[in-house]
Amino acid sequence: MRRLALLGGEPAFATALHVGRPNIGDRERFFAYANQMFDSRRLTNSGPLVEEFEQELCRFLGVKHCIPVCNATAGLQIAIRSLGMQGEVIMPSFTFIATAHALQWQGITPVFADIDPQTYTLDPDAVEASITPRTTGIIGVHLWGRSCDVDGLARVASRHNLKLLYDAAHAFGCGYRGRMLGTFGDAEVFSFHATKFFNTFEGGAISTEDDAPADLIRLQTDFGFSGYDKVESIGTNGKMTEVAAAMGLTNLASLDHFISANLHNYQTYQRVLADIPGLTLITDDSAECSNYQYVIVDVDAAKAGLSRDTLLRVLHAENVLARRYFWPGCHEQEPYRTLYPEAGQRLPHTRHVAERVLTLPTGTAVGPQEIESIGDILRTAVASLPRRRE
Ligand code: T4K
Repeated sequence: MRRLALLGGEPAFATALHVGRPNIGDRERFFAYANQMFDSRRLTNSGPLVEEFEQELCRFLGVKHCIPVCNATAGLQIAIRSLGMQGEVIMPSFTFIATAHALQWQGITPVFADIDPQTYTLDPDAVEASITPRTTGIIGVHLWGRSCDVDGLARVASRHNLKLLYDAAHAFGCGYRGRMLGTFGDAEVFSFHATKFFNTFEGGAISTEDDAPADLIRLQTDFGFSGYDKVESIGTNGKMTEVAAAMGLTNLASLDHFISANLHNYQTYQRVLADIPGLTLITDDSAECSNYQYVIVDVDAAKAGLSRDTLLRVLHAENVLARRYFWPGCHEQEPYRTLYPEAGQRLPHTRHVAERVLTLPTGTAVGPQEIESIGDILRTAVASLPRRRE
């Protein structure tokens, strides 16, 4: 049996294995796009590569509009404003902090509603129970690429005349009942950050089927300009650059390869973790298309005899930089912790789940041998470390 690095053994990996290591498509293809960009001397402001990227995104998703932006956080801010959200907006606390910041940044109160512990996404009943006269919208998060209950949320939104936006930062290439995510609600926002399986260095896109918000989104992404010297609305600078679009076009050509590498890793983890007591790989619905970009393990401390955080320390000592996406929940982070100290009382499932889940490395930088070693480390830890006292 291996001697764990936490107990003085040699770390399993000499160089760190990260969650979020970028996938990089064909370099020659990227350099050809970059040369095209340099030759044209068009570096940003709706250049030809961004236009081509936008068309490719629309084609891939089967959506009418998919407007590239500089990152998903700016994309969320622009979408929130373009949809006219104000007052209070209901969202999960169990998400990356950017979802909450995008609201609070514009003076809108994020109201945290609980998740369904089976799906890890916003529970439509909890949303309905959180509605007040100040509520103007809902932001569902397709967490780890798993779709929200889009039918349930759509019913609540339509019953109460609320705007419905999806944070689809993790969900590029994922589906719901045969339809691509990106085609639901009033709008959806993707992230193409370097740590996402599909990246444009930094970047994102806002998709919508409706022309009216799309027009406003385009205006607000470019300072409100509708033409030379003509400003029609408040706006910001949310534009994607040409070099980011070059990376997007390059990586789109490798998308199938990225997804199949993720799927292969996911299946390897499924096999390797199957016999470890207390550890359960959170499975994707095999009937839906998925990007498999997040490998999430649920740690049942009573059965494993170790807490999630002990396993995290074990892995870090071995140079496996697993993450706790998304502990402890937005409501436990500033400024929300101070502004809304009572929020946690309505979030029992969020608290329960946030203390149990662990995100493991995957992507094209990780292969079966590394996953076998990670399994070996976890199996050894569960079998040999002293059982925790409850
Ligand atoms: N909504 C949701 C639900 C989100 O998850 C996110 C972002 C957003 C909205 C906002 O999207 P953007 O505005 O970013 O487009 C990372 C990402 O920065 C963030 O984009 C992402 N979610 C979040 C889940 O993960 P951190 O603070 O965990 O990043 P960091 O710097 O610790 O990097 C993670 C790991 O990736 C590191 O171990 C190193 C590795 N890495 C990272 C980068 C940037 C690399 O190997 N190479 C790299 O270039 O937030």
